[in-house]
Amino acid sequence: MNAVGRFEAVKGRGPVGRSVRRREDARILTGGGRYVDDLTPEGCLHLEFVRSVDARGRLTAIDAEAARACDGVVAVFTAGDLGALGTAAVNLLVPDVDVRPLEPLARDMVQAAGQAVAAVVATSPAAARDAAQCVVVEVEPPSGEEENTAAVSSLNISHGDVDAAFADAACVVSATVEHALVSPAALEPRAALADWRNGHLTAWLSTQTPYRAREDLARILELSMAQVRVIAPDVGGAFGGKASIYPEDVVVAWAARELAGPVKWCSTRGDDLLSATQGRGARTHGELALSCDGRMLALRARMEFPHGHWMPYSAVVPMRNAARILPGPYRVGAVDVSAQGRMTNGPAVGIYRGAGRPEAAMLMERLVEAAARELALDPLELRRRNVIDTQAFPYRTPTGETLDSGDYGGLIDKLATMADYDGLRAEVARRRTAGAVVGMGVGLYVEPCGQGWESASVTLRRDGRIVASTGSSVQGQGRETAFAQIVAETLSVPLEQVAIRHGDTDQLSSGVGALASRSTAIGGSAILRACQALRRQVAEVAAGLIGCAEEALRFGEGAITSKDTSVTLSWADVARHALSAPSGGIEEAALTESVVYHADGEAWSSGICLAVVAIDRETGTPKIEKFFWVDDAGVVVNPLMVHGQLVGGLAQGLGEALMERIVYDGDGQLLTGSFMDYALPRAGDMPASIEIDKLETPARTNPLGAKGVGEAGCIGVPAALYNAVRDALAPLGPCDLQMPLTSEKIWRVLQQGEAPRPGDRR
Ligand code: SMO
Repeated sequence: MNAVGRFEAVKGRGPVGRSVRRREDARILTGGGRYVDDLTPEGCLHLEFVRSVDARGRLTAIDAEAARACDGVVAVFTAGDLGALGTAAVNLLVPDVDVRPLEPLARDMVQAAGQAVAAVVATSPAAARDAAQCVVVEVEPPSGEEENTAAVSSLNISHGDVDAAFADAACVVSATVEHALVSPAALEPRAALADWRNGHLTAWLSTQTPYRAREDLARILELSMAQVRVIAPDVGGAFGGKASIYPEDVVVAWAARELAGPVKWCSTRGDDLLSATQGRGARTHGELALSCDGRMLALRARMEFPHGHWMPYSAVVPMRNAARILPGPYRVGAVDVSAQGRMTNGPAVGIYRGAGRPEAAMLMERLVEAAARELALDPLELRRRNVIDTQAFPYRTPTGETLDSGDYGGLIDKLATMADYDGLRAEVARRRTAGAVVGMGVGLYVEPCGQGWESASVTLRRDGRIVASTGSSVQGQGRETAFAQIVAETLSVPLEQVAIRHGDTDQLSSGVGALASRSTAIGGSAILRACQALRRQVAEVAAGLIGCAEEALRFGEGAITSKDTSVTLSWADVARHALSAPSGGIEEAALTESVVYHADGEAWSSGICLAVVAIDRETGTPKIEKFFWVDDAGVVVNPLMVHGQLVGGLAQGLGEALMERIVYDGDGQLLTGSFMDYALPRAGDMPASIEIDKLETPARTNPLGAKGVGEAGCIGVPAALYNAVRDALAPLGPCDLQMPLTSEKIWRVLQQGEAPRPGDRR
């Protein structure tokens, strides 16, 4: 242990902390990836869903006769065929939830356009698709205007005397934020393949959470856990959209059991936009009370979250995160936060990269910039006066969270230096005077990286190779490389000696998965612990073999040496010796260690973004001229991959801020059903210049000292971009501007506000 608590300074002379190139890339980038759609066992049948055209109403009839008569059709299933099933789990993280779990196929009511109402199984994907077109579904429209908007979840947190603080305040500012619904839009749409053999179900799912999927499938299909195996082969991105079991997964697994053979379903982009989980969609309102010298006194926040028509596992996570993360990195004495979730006639809303963190940051950062305008204080200076002191960690927040460590003042200082903040401000002011519509905005954020536990095992094989298995999983984010770095560092072996296994529930007895920025901090710490235990076992065997004290051993360069006798053992020597011992390992596994690691608490990353945005006066088009960013993800295992996570997150955060929005018409029909209508960012939308630097404040809650980084871009970037655009338009006075900040919306503000022209004095 050292001064920073439980952080054990594993970062030594080995690969941890080095920009090792991703070992999975050669395979994935040259077509060697194996995704669910690449797997077609012999005799595999193909399943296609019949989806409701209507957004709501009573399901009165399903006529499948014509479909059953189509070439190649094996079966058509409706809810009546499925019979009684168990329910999927919903994580009850807030006290008040009226659970609305998934229905594999619609029973009596249709609640959203795109809801699956029947499943067609055929001998080819084309036959299944053609036959699905022949199923006639009758839906009786709802009698009145009634919509399913029941309030089904809520959370209230309050601390201190908020009313008194507001009464005493010299300055009160408010902000209302509307987050558009957005699509996780992973490169690979959802996919499921299931097989039933000898009373056992094997499901290959494009999922972030294979162990959770195993539990859900067992519960829903009323099987024992031992009867279910879930495999996540290569997963082409997820972003929260593959963190829960889907109705479609259940139907595929049920059909495999019913038909006693392999059944596969692969979604399309259009079907994912229509029926995969969506993200964001919250409406938040905040009020911040400050003293005349800009000290934050109290915060009020009211937040509303849409749930869609069913609840995935993490349905209440965005609400809970947004509420508990407020007031973010700032010292605020009194808070009153309340959040409510409602059912809506659309697809389920789930977690999406950031999951409530972006909502908290956006509200807080908009309030901070509004306060800076009101108090005529520099926005960076206002933040500096209010951030939690570095000496105050671990810091208990008014919402009851414990921030483990951080250096928020350090982030601000580093950003100010790297961006030449004062020079930049002066330049922006000069350009404004000359008639340019240009502004700068900041987003300061925190990123809690998940709680709880993860599993790992590590094995020394007969040939001296080290194989580590993780309960955390892989969705394309380079875990095979990062985890191998941790193993190689801990055991002092070359990277090439290490293999990483993941994504198969037969490898470990339990696990969690890849979500909530937790893979390195929690999954990596599990691997570290397993390796430390294995190293102790290896030392014992090696010391016995050499006949020296364990303290006399030196690990390094793929060998174990005794300082006293200068005898050198290879790892294979140790493995063979362990296997020959009476208590030795089984088969090829000479020595093995399994752990379930429980984190001591959350690790809170942090960071700050600064954007300079110029707006084309004629078209309203925003152009990100410069982007500066300092992120603090604690101890970094692989700087190259962290950089990649930040830049990728920037693209995704930029999409939400400037262009992405799911749109329905008044009848609940999806208008953004393809990438022609749903605007994902493209390479040309990225800022011309991105400068990224970092702080490394070790986490105090895990032995790696690592914090999360996967969601940072979605948290800090939209706030900085919004504030920059708002700053550019500030000379026009107040305006109600909501994301996405499309050129049309900005153009309308420019028209109404009569933007200052060269020579205007404002
Ligand atoms: S939104 Mo994430 O994959 O927890």
